[in-house]
Amino acid sequence: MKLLILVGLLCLSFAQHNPHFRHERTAIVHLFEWRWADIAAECERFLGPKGFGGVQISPPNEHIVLDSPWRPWWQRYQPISYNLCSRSGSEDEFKDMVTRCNNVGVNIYVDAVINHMCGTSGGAGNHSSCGSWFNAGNEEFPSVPYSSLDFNDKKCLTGSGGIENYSEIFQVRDCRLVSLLDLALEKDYVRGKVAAYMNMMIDLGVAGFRVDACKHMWPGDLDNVYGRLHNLNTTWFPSDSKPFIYQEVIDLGGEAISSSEYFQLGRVTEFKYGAKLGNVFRKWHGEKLFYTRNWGEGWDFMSDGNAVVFIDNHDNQRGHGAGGASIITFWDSRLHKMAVGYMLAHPYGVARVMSSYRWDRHFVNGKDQNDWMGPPSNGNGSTKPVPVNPDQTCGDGWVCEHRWRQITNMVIFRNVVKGQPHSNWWDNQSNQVAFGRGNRGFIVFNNDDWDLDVTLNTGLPSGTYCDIISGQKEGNGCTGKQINVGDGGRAHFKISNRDEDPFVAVHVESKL
Ligand code: QV4
Ligand code: CA
Repeated sequence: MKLLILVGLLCLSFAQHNPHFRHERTAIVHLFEWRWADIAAECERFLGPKGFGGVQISPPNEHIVLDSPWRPWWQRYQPISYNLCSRSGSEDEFKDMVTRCNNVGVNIYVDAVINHMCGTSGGAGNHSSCGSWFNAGNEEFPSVPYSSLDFNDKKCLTGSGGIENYSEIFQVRDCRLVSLLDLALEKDYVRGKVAAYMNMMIDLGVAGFRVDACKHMWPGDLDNVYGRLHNLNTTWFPSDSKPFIYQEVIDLGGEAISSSEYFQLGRVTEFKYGAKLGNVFRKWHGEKLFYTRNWGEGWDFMSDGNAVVFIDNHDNQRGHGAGGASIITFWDSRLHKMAVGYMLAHPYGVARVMSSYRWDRHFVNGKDQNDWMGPPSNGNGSTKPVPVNPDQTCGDGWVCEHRWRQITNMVIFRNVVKGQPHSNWWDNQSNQVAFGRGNRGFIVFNNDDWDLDVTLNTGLPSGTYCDIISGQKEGNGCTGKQINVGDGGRAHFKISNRDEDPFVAVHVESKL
């Protein structure tokens, strides 16, 4: 009996760790600032066919609209109401996206901003994405409705009313994060409003949530909110499926609040992952790729079952949040492909790929003055659609890392090797390494300044395989390099350090 109760409790608390991917898929792409109409189209024309498991979307709630700076991306992290009406589109467009993505097996994960509303200096009026009236100074948000009774003001004991010291946990959770009006999540009323917002989207078919700014909310309050959530919509998901929850907690070590406080509630973003792998691929601080032999928990990361991993995110690709200069973004495309390839080949964590837009970077003393710039937009501030070029790349400033052949093919690799162990490790005691995933896939990296030329045990069945980095399998041939695996699973690899992409990957479905 005791055992049964224990098993029951474990199942309950770990239910929210499951992304509910369909068709054995394994990866999430963050389509940062995309319009719902474009996401719906992308699910059908690309993400479904290529085997992406889900999309993280930008916050869908009604948000403030700012003139100075002009329509920054971060205005969407300043909620005005829970109407599904944002820069990305209307409620009808949201519903259409969820339905169409679900119909091709691609999950939608919502970025839920529930710690706060807009900033104190948000003013009064209806400069919001759907024209809802609000008054930031009086803490009035009638479209929810929230009033000054629903905020944490009195609970916060700092002079400024804002977070002044991150080593004081009461401040971090009860005071204002960069002046954002802090919701009193201890109140039943506030919990109810937040849960209703999330439930409305669960009922429409979303599969889960990236919960924003969790460090700034008490785990007990979150537990209460999550406990109110409906099961997923059975049109697309098995009955009794709990929403997937992954919580944004930045914990690079050495802070008063640690990610482990949130593990029993859902998964947590592992920020060490991209920061450390960035150092490794950049070869900073004496790091070498062969040190990643025990990558994952061996590097003091959270346990595998709790982690969501990524190379960069919408904050740290532009100097917000945490991770620092080591973060590798699309601006360093060659390194980015390698680092994302490494992440997707490695079994640790639920992986998320970033998909960005370009902006005019302008550094002054190492700080980008344009880190606020919103997505490619028209003169009236509306977001531009994502056009697809004949070569499958995106136009109009949309980077679409997820469409880069090397990255798309590694998403497929991750699906093909799903459940297989990390195996057949090899290294040259420097920056050349290789590893397999059981007998399903194998990857080799050369991040040294000299050639790699070596015969390795791949664990793969014998045959001729197409490298999915320099090209891929098409019909009966390879468009890039070909790898011959002999009887004992041995294969010869040659990777010049001057190759366009100095890594090679093969899997059983790239076999001729
Ligand atoms: C500024 C000053 C304040 C001042 C205030 C006066 O910084 O000290 O009191 O003016 O009015 C924007 C501006 C910021 C401004 C604030 C309020 O950048 O300068 O305050 O608005 O007007 C995003 C951006 C923030 C942005 C915020 C709201 O990154 O710059 O603030 O949206 O628009 C910590 C947290 C972590 C967080 C990370 C960035 O622990 O949770 O910082 N990450 C998440 C999101 C992130 C988002 C938020 C949290 C807030 O990933 O994108 O912040 O929702 O590490
Ligand atoms: Ca708070």
